[in-house]
Amino acid sequence: MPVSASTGRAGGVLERLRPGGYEAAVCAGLAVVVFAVVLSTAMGVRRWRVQKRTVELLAEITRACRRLHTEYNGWPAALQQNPGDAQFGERMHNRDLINILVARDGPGNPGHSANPARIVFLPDMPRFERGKGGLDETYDLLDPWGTPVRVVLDTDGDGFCRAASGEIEPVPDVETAAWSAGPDRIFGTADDIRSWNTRRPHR
Ligand SMILES: [Ca+2]
Repeated sequence: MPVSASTGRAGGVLERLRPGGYEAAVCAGLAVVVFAVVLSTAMGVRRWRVQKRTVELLAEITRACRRLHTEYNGWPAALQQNPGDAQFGERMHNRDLINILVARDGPGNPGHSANPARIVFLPDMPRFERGKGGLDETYDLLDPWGTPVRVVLDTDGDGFCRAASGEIEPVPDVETAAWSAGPDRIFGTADDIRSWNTRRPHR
């Protein structure tokens, strides 16, 4: 009796499921699972590293601002031209602050007027690299996803860093608050990364 085409295909499947073929299929399945786990772990580690780098970046800029404040026994007059607190990264480019912190003659620090002693408060800030952050060609400080970091200085000295935009709750007891839009590159969403402890109760 002739073997039909379908019987032939079934025979092929049975052939593949014979002991040797079955073991090979299990091995292939395990390899796929192991690969998926390794890939998932690697992506998780990378995501953790980028977020850790962002936290370090924000800490570097808040530390530099604190040193600027201490060195000049207050904020340079150039930062106190407007009522309220000085905010960078939204209406004003953060390069206006960065130029002061890196002692660069440029916007925010023309002729070194805001940092006349030309002290470098933010040394070793690298050029921007995706995944690491840094300064772009205009000296804007970008987070690892390429979005300008936002910074508020308590230039009115009321004990709170207040964003004129109202996009953050006033931050107490620090001279500087800095934050990143996080991986989604949108400010005000859950993945934002902040230099301050958001669990701390506000006064
Ligand atoms: Ca304030």
